Amino acid sequence: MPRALVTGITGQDGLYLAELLLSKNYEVYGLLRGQNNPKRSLVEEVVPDVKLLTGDLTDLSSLMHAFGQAQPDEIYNLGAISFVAYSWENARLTSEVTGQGVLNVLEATRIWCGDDIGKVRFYQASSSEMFGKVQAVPQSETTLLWPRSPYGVAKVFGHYMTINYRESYGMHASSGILFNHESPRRGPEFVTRKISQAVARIALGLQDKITLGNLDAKRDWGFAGDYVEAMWLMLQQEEADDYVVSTGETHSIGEFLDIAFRYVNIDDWTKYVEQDPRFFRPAEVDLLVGDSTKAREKLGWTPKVTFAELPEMMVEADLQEQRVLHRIDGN
Ligand code: NAP
Ligand code: F7E
Repeated sequence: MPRALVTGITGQDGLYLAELLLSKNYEVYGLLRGQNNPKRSLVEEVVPDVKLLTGDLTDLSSLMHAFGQAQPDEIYNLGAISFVAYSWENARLTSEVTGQGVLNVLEATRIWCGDDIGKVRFYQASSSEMFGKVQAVPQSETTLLWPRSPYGVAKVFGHYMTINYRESYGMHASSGILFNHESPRRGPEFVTRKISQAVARIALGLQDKITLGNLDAKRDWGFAGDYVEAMWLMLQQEEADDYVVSTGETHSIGEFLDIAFRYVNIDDWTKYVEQDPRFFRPAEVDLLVGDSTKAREKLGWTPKVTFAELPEMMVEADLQEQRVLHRIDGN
């Protein structure tokens, strides 16, 4: 039975990846931070077969201890401070967790492997935010990086450290440059989930309007369940490498709003949406669209959920959640 250790187990991707690995008969270990993590019960409910270990990306010795217990064949480093807006307010912390945290996991892997560096395969959750002020359209593995936030800068550090450990020590270390991926499990601070939750609540008469920032930004949005499959595929390859994972389509926040509101029979969303400078960013990433030819050709990966299906899936899940929360009859 192969063994995997997943950091960021409480996050959107951690849960989907754990489900995927369990379905493939892995023994899955998840790294949980904090002495009383409020998301422990969610993990226990969604993936009860995952074995939880405590540890923090900023604490090398806690990682070494977790490695000793999990004895992993594969390590998926999904843990990070991942909210871009928050990274300006907490730039140092973001660099320590999202940037240097990667170095800690790589270093724990190297020390734990000892003379047998080939015994572990490592996955790093890199991000399209590294392209920031894009230098080419679409963006591929060879596009020049130009991060626009402390989060993006920290991810660039982790990305190059991963490549460096591969080149310096021969570690099987791969970096997935994933474009935005969403789901009903997306944190409510991210724009897609903020919209789907608000649309559901507006439709049920629980909320009047939603306040957003820049509606013109364009993103290449896919479904998280599809994207974790690419992570696993990367670690099944003979050679470690870097891969862009994306749909190849780009859409504005406005287009996401169109589909989400139409799902609850509201054709004109403008009277429900306000903009507030609070939600604009000091430096914006205006346009992201990925070229995932390499992942499609070498990994045989392809996204299944379309852009149009994504807002509908998320609004439907939020309608159900809000009905349960507020004891509203669904009929
Ligand atoms: P997420 O939902 O925000 O999850 C982040 C995870 O990191 C949580 O489990 C969180 O634990 C954990 N974490 C935070 N600080 C930590 C620390 N000091 N030590 C250990 N764990 C810590 O993110 P996601 O959407 O699942 O994304 C997974 C990874 O992919 C992240 O690295 C993200 O930056 C990257 N990524 C995401 C996307 C996307 O569109 N979703 C795209 C490209 C790259 P708590 O619950 O305890 O806070
Ligand atoms: O913002 C605009 C905002 O926070 C998307 C993370 O998973 O994907 C994610 O980063 C866009 C931006 O995601 C609001 O200005 C407008 O242009 O949903 P987001 P993100 O910043 O793209 C990348 C790939 C990651 O790696 C990250 O970890 O939406 N926007 N109004 C808003 N954004 C938010 N959050 N809230 C608003 O009210």
